[in-house]
Amino acid sequence: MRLHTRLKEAMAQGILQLHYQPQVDVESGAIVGAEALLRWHDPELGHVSPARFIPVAEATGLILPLSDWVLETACQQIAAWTQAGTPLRVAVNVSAQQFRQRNLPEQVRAALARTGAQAQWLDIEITESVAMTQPAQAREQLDALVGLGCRIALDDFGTGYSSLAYLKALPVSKLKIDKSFMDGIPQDANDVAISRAIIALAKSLGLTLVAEGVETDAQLAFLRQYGCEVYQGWLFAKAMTVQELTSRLHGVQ
Ligand code: G
Ligand code: G
Ligand code: MN
Ligand code: NA
Repeated sequence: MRLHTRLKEAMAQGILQLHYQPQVDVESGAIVGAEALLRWHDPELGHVSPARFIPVAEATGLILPLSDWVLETACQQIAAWTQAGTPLRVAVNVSAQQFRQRNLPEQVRAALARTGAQAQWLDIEITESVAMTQPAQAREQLDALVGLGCRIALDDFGTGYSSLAYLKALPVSKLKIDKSFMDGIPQDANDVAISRAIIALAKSLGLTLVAEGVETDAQLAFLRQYGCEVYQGWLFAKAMTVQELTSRLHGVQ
């Protein structure tokens, strides 16, 4: 397959990049973390979205070397920001197939050990549906990751079928309320009701809530009003290079 062949080459040529989208404290506006997001600007194909090439990587086995690279690069960056005196929490996405690999905790452990990154700065993001499909296996994997010192965030929250019982049983620290709900804030009464319910749920379970896809001041005002703690979205910034984010951390605009 053409995209597969080109992806393999692009990986070998070091063309793939990891960019970082800031996660921001709703009250203070301070950057409290960043989500690592793959970027591929190909000389032939132009910009290829990870939404397109991650499934190809999964279908062809490239996901293993690719996710190794993502973990290693993110951990290197955690170590670098720590050494520079501006430690930052970094969230890494783990795909469905990657999560089903039994050796994921070992992969994470090795990346932390090789780079000297401290696990407390690493968040692992898995989607709600991945966590809920096979809760027994998920539990084992998540326990092992938490045992290393990482935190777990449930991505795209509200779009899957979460059993609230499992939600309580799984060692999860964060919920990321899906962008589709933010899109309806403040005009859609259903999205308002659902978002308020998720914020209340997170609070009562003692989980940190991150709102995704925040694009407007009205959405931010809503989050402030109902007590959502952290947001991520184009209102603040898109995913950016390490250099750009580092400048922001040092207060240089
Ligand atoms: O940032 P963007 O809209 O291009 O991301 C599209 C999708 O690709 C999102 O679902 C995001 O979670 C996923 N994605 C981005 N980077 C990674 C990565 O490093 N690993 C995995 N598994 N998914 C990623
Ligand atoms: O699936 P996941 O939640 O990991 O992916 C997050 C995706 O959302 C990324 O592709 C990221 O680039 C995108 N994203 C983040 N903030 C915004 C935003 O404010 N608006 C839009 N349209 N997309 C966003
Ligand atoms: Mn994510
Ligand atoms: Na998401």
